[in-house]
Amino acid sequence: MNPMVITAAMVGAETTREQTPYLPISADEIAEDAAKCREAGAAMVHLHVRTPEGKPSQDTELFRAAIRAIRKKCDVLIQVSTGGAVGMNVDERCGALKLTGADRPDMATLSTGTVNFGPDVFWNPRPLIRDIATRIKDLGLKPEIECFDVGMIDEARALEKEGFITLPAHFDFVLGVGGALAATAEGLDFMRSYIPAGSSWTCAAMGRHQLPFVELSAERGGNARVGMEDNIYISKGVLAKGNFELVAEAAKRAKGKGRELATPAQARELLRLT
Ligand code: KMH
Ligand code: ZN
Repeated sequence: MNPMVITAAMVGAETTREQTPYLPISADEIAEDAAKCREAGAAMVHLHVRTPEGKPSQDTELFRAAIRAIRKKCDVLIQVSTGGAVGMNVDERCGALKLTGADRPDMATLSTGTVNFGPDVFWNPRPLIRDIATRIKDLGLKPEIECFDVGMIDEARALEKEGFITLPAHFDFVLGVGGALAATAEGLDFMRSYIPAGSSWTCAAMGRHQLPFVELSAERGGNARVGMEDNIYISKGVLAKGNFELVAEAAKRAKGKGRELATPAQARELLRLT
């Protein structure tokens, strides 16, 4: 099996400081935790940013500051969010895709369908998906295709036919969001059987499913995403003291299943970012 790519989803748009005091918010806090995540075995971070007050933001300059701070401290790959928070318009969501030159991210997410998101709706109408896919392509990046449900894999096939993305691609199965596909082994097995031939995949399972799904993904030859965007607990009722604790636990579980961990350079190859 290939080495496993661990992605740390460090900040997100929904987790709050009221829920956990360990959520990194400033560029320096994000960078410090990212460097510890890298040491613990992460090859990539999935990045959202916040205003100084902790409000979710996709502001270009906040992304620039976070990316520079991270790169000053370590070589972890940086995948920026184009999902942002529910209710943001497409220009807001694509703030990080304005970063060029040395500040350019390594990868960007592309959600390929509208989905219920707890009590809210994460809107991804088909024209908006194509708009974001075009911006990602124009920046010379590859998308991580975020699939919250099965039809989003079919939409990736449609995007390829229309020339917006290339296949094979890298997929992220986001399992366990309220109103979308649940975090079950059956769901994971269908998703991985259904992606286009030669594609790679990561699984991001929500809440208490996060760490057990690292093991399911490890056994199946896939990759794993952990972090406080999706789960704040290291064990039942015990808050993770940083994303690095979740990465360290994921690394331990992956190694327990016989998997080695990918370096950023290996992840670049495995996810076809080069
Ligand atoms: N915060 C969610 C509404 C992404 O980062 O691309 C969307 C999200 C997906 O987190
Ligand atoms: Zn995200």
